[in-house]
Amino acid sequence: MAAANKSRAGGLRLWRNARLATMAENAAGLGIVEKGAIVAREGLIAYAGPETEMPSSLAQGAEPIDCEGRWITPGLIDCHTHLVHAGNRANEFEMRLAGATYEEVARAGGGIVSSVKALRAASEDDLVTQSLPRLDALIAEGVTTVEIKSGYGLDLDNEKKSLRAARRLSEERPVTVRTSFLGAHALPPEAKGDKDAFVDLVANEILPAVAAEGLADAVDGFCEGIAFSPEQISRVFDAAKAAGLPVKLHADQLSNLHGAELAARYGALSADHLEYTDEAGAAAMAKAGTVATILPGAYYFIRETKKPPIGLFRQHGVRMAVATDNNPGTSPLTSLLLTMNMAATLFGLTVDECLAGVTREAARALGLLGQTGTLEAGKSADLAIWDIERPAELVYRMGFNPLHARIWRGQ
Ligand code: DI6
Ligand code: FE
Repeated sequence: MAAANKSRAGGLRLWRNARLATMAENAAGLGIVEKGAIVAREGLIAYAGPETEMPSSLAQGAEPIDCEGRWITPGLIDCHTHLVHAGNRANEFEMRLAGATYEEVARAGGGIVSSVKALRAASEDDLVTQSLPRLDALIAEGVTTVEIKSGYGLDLDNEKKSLRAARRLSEERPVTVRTSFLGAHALPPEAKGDKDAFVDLVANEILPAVAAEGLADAVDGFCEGIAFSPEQISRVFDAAKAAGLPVKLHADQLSNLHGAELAARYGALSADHLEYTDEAGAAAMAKAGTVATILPGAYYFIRETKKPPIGLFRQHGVRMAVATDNNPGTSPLTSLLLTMNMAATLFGLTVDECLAGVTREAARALGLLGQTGTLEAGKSADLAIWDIERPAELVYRMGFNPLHARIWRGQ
């Protein structure tokens, strides 16, 4: 893979006459540079800042690209998706619109288990083919890094198949893919209701095998009444630590099982959803440096009414990422721009918080802040160039894509 990336990496490039939102940590707000330039060398940012201060030697020999005053942001990062899945659940959506309850849908063969069946029936090639249009939709809006979870395979072969399909997507398209092993997502039919035995299988057999093959960059879990208890998730996290993998968690989405605190205790990269998180959870996350990943698509789609405690996150200094949660059951959403609009409209995030949430904080949530997420020298030249007058337009519009160009690793 390193070789493939290298061969794709750009040589020397210069974008000038641009307005930059660098999103740099030590800058105020969006880190705006009005008359900015970016130099990329071998896929990395060599300079990002005022054009007048650019060392001329840096860009010597580069053919300048005139951005005509367009805005450049870091390439967008979708840090929470279940993008690799088979089929869809539009039928359940129709049933629910007709008044069916969750139980009725489940009895009719719906719910996560129907996605498990569909994924198990699909070949790895099929999964790649079915997932590419979703990935392309994200890419079309300037996404340069995407996280993809397993969790619809729920046995060794099918979990490996999903993760391999996710990795393959990064060979099919110019995009960085980070994979998360989500074995503790739901109980497969063959487990016959025995959650503890299934968690043992995930922690002691599937996870170590997936880790040994290098198929996962992190380990995720679903801590919820309808999924797994904090104690069961702890066993999965202990196995993750033993395998040397960082953890993250679907926490407090439908009820408060203190998933945020559990995630913080394990030094999780992120805790995600968090609608029911309380102040102790927010405080624990702040202390651990665990990012709060806000997923307004799922909140909207399941018509949740309890909002995540954004005020507490701000008050305690918890960093917030924003992601699509693309999945067939609760968030069939493939637009990070619309997701930002939802985060602002539904949860009151500011424009600056939304933009940080899909760039710098999303990178932090993936453990990738050293490599991408801001426009700073030394990082990957992952850029989105926009036909807009002000950054707020990226959050304000619904269903309109002002992307002018997208650069991944300098290309
Ligand atoms: N939380 C969710 O909302 C989804 N998974 C998760 O852990 C549901 C996934 C599905 O219904 O297919
Ligand atoms: Fe999710």
